[in-house]
Amino acid sequence: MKVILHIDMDSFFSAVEVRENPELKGLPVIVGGKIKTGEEKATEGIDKEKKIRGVVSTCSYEAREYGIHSAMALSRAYELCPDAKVLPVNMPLYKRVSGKLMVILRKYGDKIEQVSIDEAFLDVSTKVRRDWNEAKDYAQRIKKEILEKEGLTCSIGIAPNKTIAKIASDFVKPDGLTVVEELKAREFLAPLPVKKIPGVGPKTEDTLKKRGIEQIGQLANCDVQKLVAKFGKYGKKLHLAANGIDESEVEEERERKSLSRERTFAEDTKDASVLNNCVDRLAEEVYNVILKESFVFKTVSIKVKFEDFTIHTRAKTLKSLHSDLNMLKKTAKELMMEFSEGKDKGKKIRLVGVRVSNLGVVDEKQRRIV
Ligand code: TTP
Ligand code: MG
Repeated sequence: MKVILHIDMDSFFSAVEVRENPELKGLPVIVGGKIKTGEEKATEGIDKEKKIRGVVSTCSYEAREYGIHSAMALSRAYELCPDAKVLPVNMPLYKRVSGKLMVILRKYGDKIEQVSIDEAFLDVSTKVRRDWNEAKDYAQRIKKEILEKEGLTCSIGIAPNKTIAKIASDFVKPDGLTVVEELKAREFLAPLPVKKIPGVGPKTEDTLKKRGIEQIGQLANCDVQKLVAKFGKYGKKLHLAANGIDESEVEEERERKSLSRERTFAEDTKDASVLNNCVDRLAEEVYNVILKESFVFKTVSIKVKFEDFTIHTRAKTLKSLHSDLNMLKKTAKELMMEFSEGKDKGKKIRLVGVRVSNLGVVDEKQRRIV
């Protein structure tokens, strides 16, 4: 039997903005409109012209009380709450925070599967064994660490499988913690609307409704053959999910790519400050891609081509995943130093490269971001 946690941050983008701008605490805050570019500050609002055209990415729970929600037109949100504070989307900031959250979570799970910028599954089966009370204490420790280190709240669902854990994390929000024990799973699911099952969108919901199926309990009790006739394989999966069954594993990101940038000097050099500057610039270039592609990295390597065209590399694997520019620069420069102090000391260098590998991906729900 498995113990799976699903962790989902509360009003993620706006919670990060409120943390950065504490004067916004308790106010209706909306994040949306346009993607923040380079020099703008996160505190800058959006001028009326632009904001009218945008949509809400997310909003604080205070703003939700006015009926505002993700994907709503900003113009409508303004009608509902003219006093709302509107901030542009500062994606690099949320990605950095997301990276740090994943570093925290990784410590707690046997396996971690990040599903979007603000949510992840953890398999904690060997950490808490079969004891649901222990699992609850364990999840509380995670919430505490996230609050202390990142100043953010999250909601956690604990269940014997991923589907129920995800439904459970949404059951009490914000700052919720919901445990669904194996034997109580069907009872927990039965009264919930079918759209709570991950993957059931408005179309499936509508098709089911036409057949008189609105709650998960009704779906669980209906004839599986009829579901298969209508939905194919997916019908079988739906029926199993409604009955609290989901065998899918928490899957670590499998694809591991590497990412590198290199530069050949106009003139070979052994000048330490030139080399260090070059490593800094290359690290920044690599970092720009890390940000853009939502990567986190674990291994940093340096490549050096000497004046005699011999090529050498050095690598360091860090203890955990990082998405931090300073860590990348620091590690790369330490590796560079090993070259300039090692047996090849004195040789001029022709080319330098910086590489990160052992990458994880922070999925940012791209299709939903405005
Ligand atoms: P969600 O976890 O769906 O929402 P949330 O964290 O803002 O609020 P909740 O407390 O209900 O979990 O999405 C995470 C982030 O993804 C969200 O903060 C902003 C972004 N997002 C969009 O940009 N557009 C969207 O339509 C949605 C739903 C989310
Ligand atoms: Mg969330």
